Amino acid sequence: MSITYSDFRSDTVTRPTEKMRRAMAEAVVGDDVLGDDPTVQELERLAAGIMGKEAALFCPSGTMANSIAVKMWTSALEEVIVEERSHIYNMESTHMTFISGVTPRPVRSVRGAMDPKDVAAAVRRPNVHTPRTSLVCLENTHNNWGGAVVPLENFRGIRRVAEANGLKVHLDGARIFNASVASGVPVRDFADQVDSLQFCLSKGLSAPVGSMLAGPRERIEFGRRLRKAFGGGMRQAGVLAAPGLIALTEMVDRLKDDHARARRLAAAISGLPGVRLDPAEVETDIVIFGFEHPRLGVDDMLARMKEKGILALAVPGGIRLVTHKDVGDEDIDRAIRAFREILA
Ligand code: TLP
Repeated sequence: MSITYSDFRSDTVTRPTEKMRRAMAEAVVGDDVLGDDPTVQELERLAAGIMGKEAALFCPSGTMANSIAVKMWTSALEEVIVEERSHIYNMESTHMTFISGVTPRPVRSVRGAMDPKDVAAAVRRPNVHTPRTSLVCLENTHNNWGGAVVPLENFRGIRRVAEANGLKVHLDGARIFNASVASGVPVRDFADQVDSLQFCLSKGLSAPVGSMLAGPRERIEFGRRLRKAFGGGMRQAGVLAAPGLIALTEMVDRLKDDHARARRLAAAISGLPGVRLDPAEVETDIVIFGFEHPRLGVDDMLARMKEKGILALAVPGGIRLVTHKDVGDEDIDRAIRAFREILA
């Protein structure tokens, strides 16, 4: 008998809804590289409007949207200030150096929020030996800090430092809607503090593919050329934009259910042997815990969980579970039971 898994590896595993699949089948399409796919254009207008930016660009992935953003704001021999655990620095196959020829300058943080003073101190003084600092990258929510929400006030502080030093600010807002739903701060308020941002349709919002890069029209049009150069120009992309429209208009409010389930899971497992987790730190859909057990290593624990139908991922120092549309209350119950049985 084949086992059905409760898949907590990521919110990227979400399947499109029935309504999204119908919208894909019925989408009006054209050749988007030639500029005539009306569904892509509608999605780009909607995304720009939601974020209060002049324009937006539909990209195949969050990684490509971040790569385009770095390339469009920097030149070779420059440097980019990044948070030390950020996705753009640690998990995007070094595109900053590989594609843009710039160096990342990691800065420590408290749960994803870099102290503006530390950002100011990381800005290089012009000098023939050193790169010129030109960009700061933020991330919200912060994946490797367990889905932490970086407060708006922190954005404001970093914005002031950026303006004082002539730097641009890009936000990796892969999960910005999670940050907004959890904090009650409109996405646009975060977007107002940055020059550009990317956000993913394909994570908790459940579209099959795609991320939006939003910013000033002139830069986004340059980004469109970069996307082509990266091989990301897509032809009848309206079939992918159609579920993106549903993601943005119908799938945001339900993120609060993912957050509630993540909190319930965290509260239930936090006291178990080996699990190092403060449930008060679980703010959104990501539960990351340190795992130090006398008998089981992280890989043993993941294998035992898999035997019980629970899929999770190893992350530096521990294990990550992510809640999303396709794991319901019964999957949370099943995960809690599995943890209790394995760690009893
Ligand atoms: N994150 C994925 C993996 O890469 C780890 C995940 O499962 O969480 N920014 C952030 C903050 C992300 O979490 C991710 C994906 C990306 C960018 C990249 O998006 P994609 O996967 O669309 O290239």
